[in-house]
Amino acid sequence: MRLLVTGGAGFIGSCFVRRRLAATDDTIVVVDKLTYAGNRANLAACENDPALASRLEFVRGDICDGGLVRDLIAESDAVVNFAAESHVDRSIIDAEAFLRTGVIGVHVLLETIRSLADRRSIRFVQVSTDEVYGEVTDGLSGEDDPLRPRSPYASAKAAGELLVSAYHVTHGTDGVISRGSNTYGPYQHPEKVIPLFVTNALEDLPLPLYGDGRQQRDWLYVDDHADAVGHLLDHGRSGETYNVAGTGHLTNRDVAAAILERLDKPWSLVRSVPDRPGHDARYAMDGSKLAALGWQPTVSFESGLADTIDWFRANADWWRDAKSGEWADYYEDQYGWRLAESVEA
Ligand code: NAD
Ligand code: TDX
Repeated sequence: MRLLVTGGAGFIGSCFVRRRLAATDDTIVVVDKLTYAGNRANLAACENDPALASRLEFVRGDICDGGLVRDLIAESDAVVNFAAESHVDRSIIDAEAFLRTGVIGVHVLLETIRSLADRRSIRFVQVSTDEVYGEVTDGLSGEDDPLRPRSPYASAKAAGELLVSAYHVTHGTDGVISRGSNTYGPYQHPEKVIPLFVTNALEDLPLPLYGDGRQQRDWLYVDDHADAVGHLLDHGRSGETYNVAGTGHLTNRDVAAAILERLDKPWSLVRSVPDRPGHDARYAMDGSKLAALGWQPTVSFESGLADTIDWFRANADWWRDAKSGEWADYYEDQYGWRLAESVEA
């Protein structure tokens, strides 16, 4: 297959590209805007390997750019859309880019596929998130549950999904939606909680735990997430949505404790800071629909976290680079006043 992978220089997209090139004969074109979160170095392992590099092309560009997107999709058998603004806290500070990429960008991709439909069918995989369900106080979210997004990020993701479903129903577009759980692993931007806590602990900086830290997430290792998206690309039923559940339901306190234990750092680094507004207390999904389609996650939280911590320890240049440039301003906005008001956790 010839794949167009949008957002393929980000955390999960680059993992998908690395694993897909190694496991198949597919050719991949990555289109990525290289926002603060995108990093060409995430693809270096492929670009520096001649056997893989011959099947990979990188294009810097925006999925909202209809002309560019049309040229790229015209040459593709399928589009896998990872491109998004992905950090909830940034969507609370300023949501505009989330809507531009998450709604208009998805529309540009779908409209382009529709306009090419008389030539051939092009599959579209929309990489979405458990956050579209909103907070789940108990039980597990099933694919038919109502969407109740509660952050601007989650609302933009829900809108993107709804467009994919609408194009499937109205125009017959071949679309599949994945709803992935909280993902962690190598190459994740240090704005997200696990790499933030790991890299701050490595530098003996405070770990800012929102509120009481009793919120829960179901953690999914990035290789598993990337493989699930590949499975849906190959086997997902058109018009369907699939949860991609993780392997570890943990509170944020437990996550912080596990990180500190492996790094042999004291709990006193953890500071309870004023909470994220609208903070979803819990996400948890039922992954049985995807299991029935033949895929389940394989990496336990213990082994995934160990590999992730080891990777960050060994790749300080990578995360120091991510914590440069606009990072200082972002960190000050997000955490300056919170840390000033922080208390013992
Ligand atoms: P990321 O922020 O690491 O990567 C996003 C990538 O998209 C970056 O490389 C960025 O440069 C690129 N991008 C942003 N706007 C673009 C645009 N307009 N045109 C082209 N490229 C653009 O995010 P991630 O964590 O890898 O998430 C990838 C996808 O998976 C997102 O759609 C996200 O909503 C979804 N998701 C993430 C998680 C998670 O826990 N990280 C969980 C479930 C779903
Ligand atoms: O400094 C922090 N302190 C803290 O306590 C940060 C950044 C987070 N947290 C908490 C908030 C959440 O309960 O940790 C938990 C995880 O936070 P994030 O890493 O920001 O992830 P989350 O908001 O759960 O969203 C993630 O999973 C779903 C991804 O960022 C999304 O892209 C994905 O869709």
